[in-house]
Amino acid sequence: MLEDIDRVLLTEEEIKERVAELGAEISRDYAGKDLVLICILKGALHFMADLSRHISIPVDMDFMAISSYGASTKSSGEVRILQDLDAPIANRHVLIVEDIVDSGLTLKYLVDNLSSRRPASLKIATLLDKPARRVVPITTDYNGFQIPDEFVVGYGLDYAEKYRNLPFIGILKPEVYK
Ligand code: PRP
Ligand code: 7HP
Repeated sequence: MLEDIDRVLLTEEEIKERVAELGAEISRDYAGKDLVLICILKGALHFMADLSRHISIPVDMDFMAISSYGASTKSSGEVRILQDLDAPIANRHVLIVEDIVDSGLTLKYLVDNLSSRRPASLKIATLLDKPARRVVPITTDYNGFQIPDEFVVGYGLDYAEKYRNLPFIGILKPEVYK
């Protein structure tokens, strides 16, 4: 697995530090509010697990599975809900927890879909932002790192379902997917 990585972009330590900062910020901003964290599976699994443990206020957690990439490094543009939320979100403060914003198509779809369920508020926390690839405008509220236009894997992010279990974020060698 390591032989497929060109270089480490974000170390385990750098991720840990930034996720702790985001958790503290979210805890301050939502103090006294009824907050639901929505983890977008599968990529956000590690970010959700670590971020939620740095949030010091009570939260509910729910999960949605979405797919648009398949075994490709480009979004198909067609976003599909593979698994919906367990519970309604009407009148609740909702924070979407994502691993990466790339084209923005997934989040655009999610924001439209979740807004129609009438939450009290809807915000976005993403670990990574790749602004060079944006196709639709998306404003994130909590952003871990801006990254260059490279295909990255690890810490939940995959290529063809592999590499999610790497503890760091690395740039995948182009020959793996070309
Ligand atoms: C990835 C990632 C984001 C989305 C971002 O999901 O987890 O949800 O792509 O890309 P976009 O901004 O171009 O829409 P993917 O469809 O690969 O599913 P996964 O999380 O299960 O890997
Ligand atoms: C989706 C995605 N998944 C893994 N690595 C990337 O760089 C990605 N961009 N969008």
